Amino acid sequence: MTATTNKKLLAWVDEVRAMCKPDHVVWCDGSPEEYDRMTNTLVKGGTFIRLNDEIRPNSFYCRSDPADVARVEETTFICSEKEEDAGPTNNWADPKEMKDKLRGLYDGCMQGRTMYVIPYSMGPIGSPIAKVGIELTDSAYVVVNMHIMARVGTKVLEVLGDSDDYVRGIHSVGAPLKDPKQPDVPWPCNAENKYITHYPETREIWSYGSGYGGNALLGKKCHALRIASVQARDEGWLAEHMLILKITSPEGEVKHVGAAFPSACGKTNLAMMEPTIPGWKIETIGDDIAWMKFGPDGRLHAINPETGFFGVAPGTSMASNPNAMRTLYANSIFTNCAITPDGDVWWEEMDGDEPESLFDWLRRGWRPGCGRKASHPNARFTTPARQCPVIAEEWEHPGGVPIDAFLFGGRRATTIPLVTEAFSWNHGTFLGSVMSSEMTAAAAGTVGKLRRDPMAMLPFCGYHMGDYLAHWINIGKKAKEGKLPKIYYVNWFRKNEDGKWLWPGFGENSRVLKWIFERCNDTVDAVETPFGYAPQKNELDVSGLSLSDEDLDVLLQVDTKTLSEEIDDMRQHFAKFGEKLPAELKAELDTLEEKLKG
Ligand code: O2Y
Ligand code: MN
Repeated sequence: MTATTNKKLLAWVDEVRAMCKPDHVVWCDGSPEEYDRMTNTLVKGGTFIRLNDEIRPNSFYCRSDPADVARVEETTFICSEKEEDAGPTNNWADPKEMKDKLRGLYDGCMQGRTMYVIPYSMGPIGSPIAKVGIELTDSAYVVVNMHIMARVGTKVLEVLGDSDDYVRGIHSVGAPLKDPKQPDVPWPCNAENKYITHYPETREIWSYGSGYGGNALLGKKCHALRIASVQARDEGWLAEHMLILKITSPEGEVKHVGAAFPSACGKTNLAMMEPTIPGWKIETIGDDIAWMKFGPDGRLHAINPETGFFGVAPGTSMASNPNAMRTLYANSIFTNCAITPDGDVWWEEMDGDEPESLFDWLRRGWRPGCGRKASHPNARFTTPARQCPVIAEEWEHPGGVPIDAFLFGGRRATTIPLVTEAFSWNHGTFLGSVMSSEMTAAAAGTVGKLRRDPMAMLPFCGYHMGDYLAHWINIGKKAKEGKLPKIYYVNWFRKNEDGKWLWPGFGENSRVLKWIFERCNDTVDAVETPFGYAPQKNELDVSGLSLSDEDLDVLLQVDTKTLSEEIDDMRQHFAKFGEKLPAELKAELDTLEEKLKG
């Protein structure tokens, strides 16, 4: 028996069943029994290996197909009715043509498989900020990951009732088992035909060919960012690629911060950091996505729409992120790491000595010094947020948490100081819009090259980036006086002339958060620079750090010469948005140029 009488939902599920032709349809109830049943099935089928229960209880190891290891931006499409609404930074396809093409691929694509119906809520069930989605998928791996990453099951159908207000997602790995005798493979996918497509007007997602992460767990990037960013624009709220953290001062005063960084800038580390300054406490609300609406108090209130962390494993250690390590002690899924002979997982830079031998993510024997990485660089852990030892008590508060400050930042060896405060909301939006990071990719000629990624939303905005920036400006106009978060630009990655990091980073970043906290209370002074207000040297708490006076000077300084040399690059970046670039941002760039001349 299905747990809903929602006629339109039942009709849609039936329509997709007729197209994809699965052998069975299963409505997911979201129960622990369902999770156990499905992980057992995945073990029996060879997709999962149960890890040693004494070392890593109730946890599973999984290897994907080597051709299916990450999000695929080249075949991710925004299929808006009008091409101009997708903008110059998204791939666009005509929605009718794309659906026709996909209908051809979906025809019979679930033969020999089960189609799971996953009702999920992004955000606490029933929260005024939360939204419902239904994902239809032929991947059991997706079901168990969605159990960790979102609130799933019957209770979601109950709050949905007969409403039509939900995101419809179809996902298939694109690997039918046409002959009943055909054996399945551990990681079915269709490497040559991957399509991750979004239909913003009808709030639909059609994904085909990949079983991995953001391509397949449709609640995350596809729904909570690409579709939600469009809903947020239409309804006057914000769906952002931001972590959310809570800071408590030694006096017990609380503030909340949302922070956006491009990948490889330590976002999950910051979300769970252990502060080094005595008496200060940092707790986690979320590590990747924030949905924010104006509350009755006129302030922006944020929820983390997710319930788990899908974090990058390599590089995660007791040194870089002890609280992530403590979170994934059990009840977790590990994809594309290495496996040790005693049945635990391993990845590069994990604590302790390298194991003497293990099996790598490609099932090959591996020994230290063999010259190969044991885990894939995008190997992931899926782990429940509730297990994080520093998860804030209000992390599931339906009304969200009031945001005091936004942080933007990137990886910059030169030019950009450790922290600056924006002069105004529009100036902060400008800083976010020109946010830049040096590329770490090994592709020839790209290392050290700047990539501008407004608010870290470039791969995740479901509409024209120029309209997105205008939405930020409009949020500023809509807000009541004095109610908006202050905006900061941070850079933990400044180097000296010898190429050494000037700032220790990690838990020491709490010193910057302390300054921000105090700026929000107006209890510390700042000095004006062309890029924003910077800390007065004596007001950034660097006590106990071995940081020379000269290094601190460099860290807090805007390099006006090199910044002036970037103005052209910023203009070219803005030129992409054409007419849609808000006049306010062009004015901010002109002002910056003038200030740098002066
Ligand atoms: O490769 C993937 O599919 C995962 S991408 C991802 C996962 C968790 C958090 N952020 C991201 C991202 O690409 O920003
Ligand atoms: Mn992310």
